[in-house]
Amino acid sequence: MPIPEVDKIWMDGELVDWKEAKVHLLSHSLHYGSGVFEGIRAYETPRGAAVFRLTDHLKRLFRSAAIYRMEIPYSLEELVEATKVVIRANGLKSCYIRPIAFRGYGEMGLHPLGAPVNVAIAVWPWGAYLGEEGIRHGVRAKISSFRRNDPNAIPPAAKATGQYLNSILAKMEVTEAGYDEAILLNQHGYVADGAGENVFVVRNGFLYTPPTSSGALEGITRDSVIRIAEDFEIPFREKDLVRTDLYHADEAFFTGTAAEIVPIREVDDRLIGEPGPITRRIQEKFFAIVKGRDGNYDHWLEYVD
Ligand code: PPE
Repeated sequence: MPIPEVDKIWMDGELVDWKEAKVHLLSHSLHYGSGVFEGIRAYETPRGAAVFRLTDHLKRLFRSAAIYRMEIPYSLEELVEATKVVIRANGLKSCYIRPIAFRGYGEMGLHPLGAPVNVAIAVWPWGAYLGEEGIRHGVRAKISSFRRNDPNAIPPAAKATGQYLNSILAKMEVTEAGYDEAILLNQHGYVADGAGENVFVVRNGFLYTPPTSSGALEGITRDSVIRIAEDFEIPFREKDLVRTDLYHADEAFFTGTAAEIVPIREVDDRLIGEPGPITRRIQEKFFAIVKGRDGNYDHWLEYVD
């Protein structure tokens, strides 16, 4: 997807011009994938731009960094503030936010602890990741032949740049075959997650999603959906799912910051159908919350001004 250019990017404590936001060719992370990142969204609300669960996302950034023993040279509070600064500097009402901490220029080789850690936060307007049609009528998913990274190889609990090679292989495979999104199974054959989303299914009125031990990312949208389901008193359970649990689902959907909540219409050419009532209800609630139209969840919104 092309990136719509804006004015400024926050880099190591300063606002720099979009075109000047560069790194050295010998940056450690370019060679070894040794970076960690987040994907966050800000939405337009009646009280101005609000970032959805900003602090929770940045806490996950610090957890990802800890897995790779990367010391981020800023505090959580400083990065919360920097995110608001860069949104204000670009005058955006709604946007996608991409914080990244990466091992920069200074050392090569596989022992990375001597390389400096750089931090940047970029923002840009980003529309529906899997398309507006997808949000309304659902997408066609396919299970990739590539398995999710094993927790004892490249931990999927981190959001590290290098591990996304795994999602890229899966995504390319299924989109080139004509599908919209990939679902990855783990090394044991259980559903982990989508290329860039968590997966939920509904069967006989129950809502299920794989546990994080399956290799599913601890998604912030996933957590939001679980809490919305609780408030709606929709019975919910984390459960290991096999591929036929997807085929037999009454409803299924993806959740993610970029994707938001996207119904799954088909899996491996088995029809699930148009978005069902539970998917619709959760989807409507989610969009009302992020757009500041539901006072009960105001604590999830962190206002830019
Ligand atoms: N699983 C994976 C593998 C994943 O990458 C994401 C987010 C999720 C689940 C959902 O997590 P959350 O956003 O906290 O609900 N994927 C991010 C990157 C997408 C990209 O193309 O880049 C995102 O949605 O921002």
